[in-house]
Amino acid sequence: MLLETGHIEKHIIEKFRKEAEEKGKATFEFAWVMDHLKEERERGLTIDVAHRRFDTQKYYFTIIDAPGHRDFVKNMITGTSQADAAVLVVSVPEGVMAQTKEHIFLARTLGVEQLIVAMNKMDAVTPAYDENRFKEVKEQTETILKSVGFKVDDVPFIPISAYKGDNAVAASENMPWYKGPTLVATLDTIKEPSKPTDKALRLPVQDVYTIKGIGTVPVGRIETGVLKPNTKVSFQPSDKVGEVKSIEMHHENVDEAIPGDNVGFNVRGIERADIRRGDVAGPAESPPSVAKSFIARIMVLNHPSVLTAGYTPVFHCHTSQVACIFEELQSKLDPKTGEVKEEKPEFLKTGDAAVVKVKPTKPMVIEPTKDFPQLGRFAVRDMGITVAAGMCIEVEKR
Ligand SMILES: Nc1nc2c(ncn2[C@@H]2O[C@H](COP(=O)(O)OP(=O)(O)O)[C@@H](O)[C@H]2O)c(=O)[nH]1
Ligand SMILES: [Mg+2]
Repeated sequence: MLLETGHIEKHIIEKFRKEAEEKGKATFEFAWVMDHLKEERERGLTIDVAHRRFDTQKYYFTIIDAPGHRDFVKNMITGTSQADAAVLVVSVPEGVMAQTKEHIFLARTLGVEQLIVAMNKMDAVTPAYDENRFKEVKEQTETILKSVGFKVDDVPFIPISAYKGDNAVAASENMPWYKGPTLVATLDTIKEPSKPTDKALRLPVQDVYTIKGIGTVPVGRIETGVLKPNTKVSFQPSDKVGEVKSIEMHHENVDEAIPGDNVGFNVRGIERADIRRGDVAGPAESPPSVAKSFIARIMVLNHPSVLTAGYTPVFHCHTSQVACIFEELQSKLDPKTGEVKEEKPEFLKTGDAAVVKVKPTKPMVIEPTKDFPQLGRFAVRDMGITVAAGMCIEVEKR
């Protein structure tokens, strides 16, 4: 898509193609456009999240490329927590994989409402570009989508070959049975999310850099509010205040940035080591809430036995990852209606919904979802699996 829309030049892909081949990684020339890390290129997989500007006829998009591999789900969560819409890439020859289900679930939990499914590698099914195989994998995917509450009629499925270019930008001659829009045309059918500019600034930090001649530059996506130069921002839970000097979006200076914008901004008065991924920036006069404890509604997705008070898995919320204790199981709910089924249950198991009191083992920013939806949703992980997911109802501040 990037190549055919002129966002990347042909000679760059050609250069990557040669280098990849020399390194025994033939066919990874396109992946390298987003995979910059040495380890990513050597191993032939995406590890961390990467951003890139992408302009269509209608929109200015920021592509957030997130890893699919199960070892890097925590980075996938970071990327997905920043997304307004998602393109789920399913490999049609392989069919639905274990991670596909986890990714769909996480996308839903983290508040991604619009989903497009790119049914990829149609060139590599047998027979090539086979409609029946497409239908088979589409049905499997739809079953999962329904199970987590997506309305499947609203989810476009596009048969593509990213490698050969079928239905990415130009309609494919290899799949005359497909009458729908191409992937790039489908991206323009996405509805622009509302921009909560009237709320206080909340900007979860994804990374922090020191840039020569500029200074400290935190990077992240604005969830609510407006970021402007010459304003004081407070980073929590690090509890550091600095003054915004300049803002950059995809290497261009901007006068202000609004929800959905992925920015880097120079702050005076803060060293790189003062703040980190997981901090949230907000106005100095109404800083993000640091929780001593919080009340949450959760859904247990996948726990090998039972979950009891005292259990301490890792909570992934916006860009932060903090071990938290289930301090109190307050009530068990009917997952369909939300009605209380049992007060103070002794344990929870897979499939249960509940209201719980949670205590972070170190300071963490979380906000009630009614105030800041993107800062209140979380995934709970333990031993490499997503155990539960939920949203924050109330915060007891530090
Ligand atoms: N045959 C075929 N191979 C593809 C296609 N798209 C990606 N690949 C290959 O799949 C491998 C993994 O691609 P990559 O972009 O790293 O996938 P990711 O894990 O989703 O980031 C590479 O060897 C690609 O060349 C496709 O449409 N057809
Ligand atoms: Mg990748």
